[in-house]
Amino acid sequence: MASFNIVMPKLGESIQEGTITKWFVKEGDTIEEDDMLFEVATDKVDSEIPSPVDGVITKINYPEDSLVAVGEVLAVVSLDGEVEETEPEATDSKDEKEATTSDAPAKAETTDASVDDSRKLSNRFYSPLVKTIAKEENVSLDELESIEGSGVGGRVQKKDIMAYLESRDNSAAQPVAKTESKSAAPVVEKKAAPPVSIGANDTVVEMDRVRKLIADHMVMSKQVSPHVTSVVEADVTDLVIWRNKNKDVFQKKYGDKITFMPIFTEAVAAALAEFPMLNSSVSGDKIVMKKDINVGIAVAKPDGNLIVPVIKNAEQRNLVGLTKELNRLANAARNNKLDPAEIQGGTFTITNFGSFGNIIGTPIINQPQVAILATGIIEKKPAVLETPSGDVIAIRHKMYLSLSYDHRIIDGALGGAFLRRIADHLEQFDINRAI
Ligand code: CO6
Repeated sequence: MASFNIVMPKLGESIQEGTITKWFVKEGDTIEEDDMLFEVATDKVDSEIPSPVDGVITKINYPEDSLVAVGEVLAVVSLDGEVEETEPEATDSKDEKEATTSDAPAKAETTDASVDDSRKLSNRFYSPLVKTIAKEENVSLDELESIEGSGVGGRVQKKDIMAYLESRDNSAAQPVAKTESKSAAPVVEKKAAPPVSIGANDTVVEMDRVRKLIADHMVMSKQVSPHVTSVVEADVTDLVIWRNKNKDVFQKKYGDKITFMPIFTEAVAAALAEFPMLNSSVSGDKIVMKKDINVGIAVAKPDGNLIVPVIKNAEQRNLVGLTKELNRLANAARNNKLDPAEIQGGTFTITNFGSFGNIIGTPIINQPQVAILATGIIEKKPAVLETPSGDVIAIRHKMYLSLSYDHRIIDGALGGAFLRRIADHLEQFDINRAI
């Protein structure tokens, strides 16, 4: 029987394992190339994986919710339709082709069973390296759970557990006068939430994995950086008139719909180039000024979760390029088709709650960035205009822009000036701009 092994794909440079969250096929199913096989979740992104071949599924080696190392054989497809008993480990047949062989690392090492068991109780994933360190250093599950992770979604990285060990050793050595190691990252203590009483008529809903990651990330962000929010109002009448006049022609010419988001993004990218401190990150007591201007866009997914794909080098793209990239990323996000690389490397984020009618908000910073812009709904309003022949009241299109920023490094004067500059760019949009 000619067979093909479906292996756990490598979904990103640093990703070593993924959880199969859903199988779309079962043993015995006939499949065609590009049919969706399964959904895989990592701590960075969820993806649906299509079949690279036609055939019949003869074996599924892992049930849903299994955490599997990259390169492991997840399923076997018979290419000639013959169904045979297949040994799960028999992966070296000459006829077998694997989608990822060269970059597939060895199976994740066996680790402390108690740490592995924690996956069922905890919303966090621990890399094999972190688990090995935890095992060697006798870090209990409870301790591991208490460590604040600095990775994406609050994931505990090697440096986090090392910092924890250092501070644990320090406090053990000096129980009274606790000193902080200079190199240790601050370990932020998680506050215990108050107990919740559950009544007979209440419904308890389990958070899904992504929701838990978002929740952790939000708590971490609020703990790591003191947020403040400034708000400005912008008169965006010219850009609204321009878009209304040009949106059909734009769509015909470029095959993409233009909304206000690409225009907001263009204004943000230009302002970031003028205010580089807003395009930075804080690392200990250092400020890392980012060279690239990579603007993340918060996208609401149909399942109610939020994901932030990134428009890379936004300041180098024109309005057509920004529109195409935004639409591509937003569609991929809504359909779970984002690559991990597409949600990494953001240096600033925009969240547009204007699409659901909100006017002002205080968004939470997407760590390790230092600021996030929220764009409110554009609405017609009566406004006083100064003209050479005196003041008049006119109907104008207006919106609020809210900027949350990290007060550790950005004071009100800087944050406010940056925010005003974004508003200026939007207000000065050229109503005669060619498309
Ligand atoms: N004003 C007026 N009209 C708007 C606005 C604003 N701000 N934003 C969108 N729209 C219009 C837009 O132009 C479309 O109209 P037509 O072109 O005339 O059809 C329509 O609303 C739908 O736009 P759509 O949302 O489909 O596309 P857009 O490019 O504007 O946005 C997106 C893309 C991916 C940002 C958006 O689809 C999305 O997912 N938004 C939700 C983001 C979100 O949930 N953020 C979290 C908010 S919670 O931050 C938060 C502070 C706390 C509370």
